[in-house]
Amino acid sequence: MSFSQTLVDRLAAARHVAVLTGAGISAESGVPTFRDPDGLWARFRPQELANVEAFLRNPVLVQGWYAHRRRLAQEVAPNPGHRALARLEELVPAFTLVTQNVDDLHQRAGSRAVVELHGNLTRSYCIDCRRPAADAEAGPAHGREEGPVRCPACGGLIRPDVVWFGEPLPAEALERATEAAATCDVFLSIGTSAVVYPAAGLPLLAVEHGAYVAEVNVERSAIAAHVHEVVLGPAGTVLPALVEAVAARQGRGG
Ligand code: BJW
Ligand code: ZN
Repeated sequence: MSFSQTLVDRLAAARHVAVLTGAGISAESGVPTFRDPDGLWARFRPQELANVEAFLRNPVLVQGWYAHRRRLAQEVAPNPGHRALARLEELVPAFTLVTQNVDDLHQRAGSRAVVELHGNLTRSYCIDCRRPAADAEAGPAHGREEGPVRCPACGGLIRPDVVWFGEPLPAEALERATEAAATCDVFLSIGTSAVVYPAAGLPLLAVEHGAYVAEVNVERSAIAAHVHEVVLGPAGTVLPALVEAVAARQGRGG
């Protein structure tokens, strides 16, 4: 693990830092990633579960998968990587944390304005009347003999408030993320394979607009060749060290 002095200096002097996180930042909390060999989708290909057709074809399977993930996310805790980003937010004048994750761990680590691109597991709603569903209504569905979880008001299927393939991202979140990528001085892309768009386009947009862009990942992502710096290592180790170096550079260490 090694980051450059340039990255430290740029972060310490930045007016606006933007960050994009993916499943890799939560891996050290015990949340499986999507595309790693032991990831969430090792048994199912992403397209098989994360789209509305799969949900309509087999709502019990998809509701059960999300109920399992919701329970897991509630059981685990933020790790030093999440906490380091919450601290970085305090060190710079403007900070935008954009996440593809739905596990709520950034919020629980104390990050304030989190831009959720792919929704949040803690919320569910009815696909027919759009009424938000309470946690108890959202699951667990796994093993239910009586079929899928349905809306008490209209009988529609209850789905997680997440963004599946082929669905538009929440407009306001995407707008805020795009604006941040286009105007920040430094952009960090952390723990994402950078294969899912439009999220994966954000670091590239930041490069185009003149930001210094660094990736933090245990391996090079799909966009590694296009960024200024790749920091190889686990986010839970790299980020605390990086943020400590930034604080020290600003004379606020310790
Ligand atoms: C560590 C680590 C450690 C491990 N430390 N690192 C342009 C080109 C091609 C295709 C498209 C395009 N634009 C749109 C598309 C289509 C599609 C898409 O991108 N397809 C590609 C896969 C080909 N995109 C969409 O469909 C999107 N919608 C859309 O574009 O709508 C347009 C529209 C407009 C108007 C009307 C209608 C439509 C929606 C995408 C939704 C993605 N949803 C999911 C599921 C969310 C719900 C859920 O959680 O179940 O989001 S898919 C899944 O992938 C999830 C993730 O957020 C997302 C990204 O995954 P992520 O986070 O990168 O995880 P991994 O597992 O891939 O990577 C983990 C990384 O961590 C690895 O690199 C490891 O090395 C690393 N790592 N341990 C640091 N300790
Ligand atoms: Zn309903």
